[in-house]
Amino acid sequence: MKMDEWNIRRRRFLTAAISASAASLLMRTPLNAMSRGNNMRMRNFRQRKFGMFVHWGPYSQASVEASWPIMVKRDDWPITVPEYQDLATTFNPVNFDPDEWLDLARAAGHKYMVFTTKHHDGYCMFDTLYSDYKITKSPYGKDIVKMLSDACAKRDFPLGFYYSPPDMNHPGFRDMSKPTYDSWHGQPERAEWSSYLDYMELQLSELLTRYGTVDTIWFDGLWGMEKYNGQRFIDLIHRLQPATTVNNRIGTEGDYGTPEQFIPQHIPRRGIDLTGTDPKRYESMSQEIPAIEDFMDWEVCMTINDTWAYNVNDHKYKSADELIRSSVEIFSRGGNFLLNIGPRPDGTIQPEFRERMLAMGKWMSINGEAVYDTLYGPVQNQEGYRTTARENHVFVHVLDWPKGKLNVRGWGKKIASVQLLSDKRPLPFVQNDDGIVIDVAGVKPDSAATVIKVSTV
Ligand code: H79
Repeated sequence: MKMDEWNIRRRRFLTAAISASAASLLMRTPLNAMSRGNNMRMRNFRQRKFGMFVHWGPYSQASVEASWPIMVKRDDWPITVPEYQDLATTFNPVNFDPDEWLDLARAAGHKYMVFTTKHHDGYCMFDTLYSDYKITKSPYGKDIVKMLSDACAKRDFPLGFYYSPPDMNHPGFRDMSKPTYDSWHGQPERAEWSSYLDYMELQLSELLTRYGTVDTIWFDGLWGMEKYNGQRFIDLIHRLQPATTVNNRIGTEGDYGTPEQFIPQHIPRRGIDLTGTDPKRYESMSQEIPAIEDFMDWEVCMTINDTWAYNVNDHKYKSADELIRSSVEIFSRGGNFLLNIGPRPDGTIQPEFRERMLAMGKWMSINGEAVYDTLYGPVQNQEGYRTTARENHVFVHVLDWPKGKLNVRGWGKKIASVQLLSDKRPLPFVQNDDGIVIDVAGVKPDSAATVIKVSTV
């Protein structure tokens, strides 16, 4: 799209849509819901715990990673840049059924979904006015974000939008006459840069005014994020939908941290810049358990195999037990778990993902009380078990099942009862100065994690 045409559309949209919908949304939302901390939007975030991340676009046709093959030069990418760009002309997911995705999400125990509306390649999975590189210009022709958001709305299933600030396809982001390899970080020094930020504003406005309630905006700013003037977009989002959460990948602290493909070893505190893919940055985190006011909410995103996009050649699947144990690690430190799938090019979800999700769902259906709406437990950094907590209950997730007796460190409260969560059977226990000794003889442990509910008086 040419700059002039784009500017005309921009003006048209700004004067009409935004002010109307912003006004109506503001009237429905009390202002105190906008402050951070123990507010409504973080309450929802903390309750849901387990979400489904979906990376989907034309790239799913080629079994290549989303966007990266056009960004960084690597000899082993199985696709050239023109071939990648051409995938937009053949994308036709005729078997896409959002209700099937949601049935699976529910069976897996997911309580929210985050969907890629635009990845770094710039391809829009929604019918944006401001680009032609979009789903409604594909052979499929239908607005996938609309279909998904309608289906979610019908079930009251929270839907959030992944939206990439890096955009290889916008002339304001980078000089498009040159290869992407040198400019994929963007070129904020060019005069055109401000037109890119305007483009972001327009598209975020579309996403926040046309698709119902947006649970979160999941930015993925990569490196050098100050160039996006993140606060401008935080303000925009809060103006349009005050209850929407925003992650920390637009150069601002945001509502929650975003470790990617790794699990921090300790509970994060506010002020820590918890993001990216490098666990080494967080090796010296404090082991102390923070007071709730100092706690920083966080969410791990993780793939089931090694790629975000659908890839028929990637067989490095984590087992269901491994995924469950990872989720226990995360929940025990107060985090959420956003587990990714890459749907196939026809819109269906491959059996290897389905099986693992269903196994996780089975575990969640037995142990959900120890997961949803919990926070980090009072006993941390112990061998063999993890804890989560809610009210006067502490849930002990046992990873290494002991012979006969389980020793759990105390936390200064008198214990009233101990039971096996799966069948509610009371377990004999003795409380002493060191903690609690629980008799688990005769209990058949779960292969991933067995949960014991400990209630205090
Ligand atoms: O959308 C998913 C990824 O595409 C994106 N975030 C998740 C949610 C992402 N952000 N950062 N990274 C991925 C890690 C980047 C790793 C890189 Fe590379 C190492 C980029 C360049 C070298 C991996 C290997 C990608 C290209 C080569």
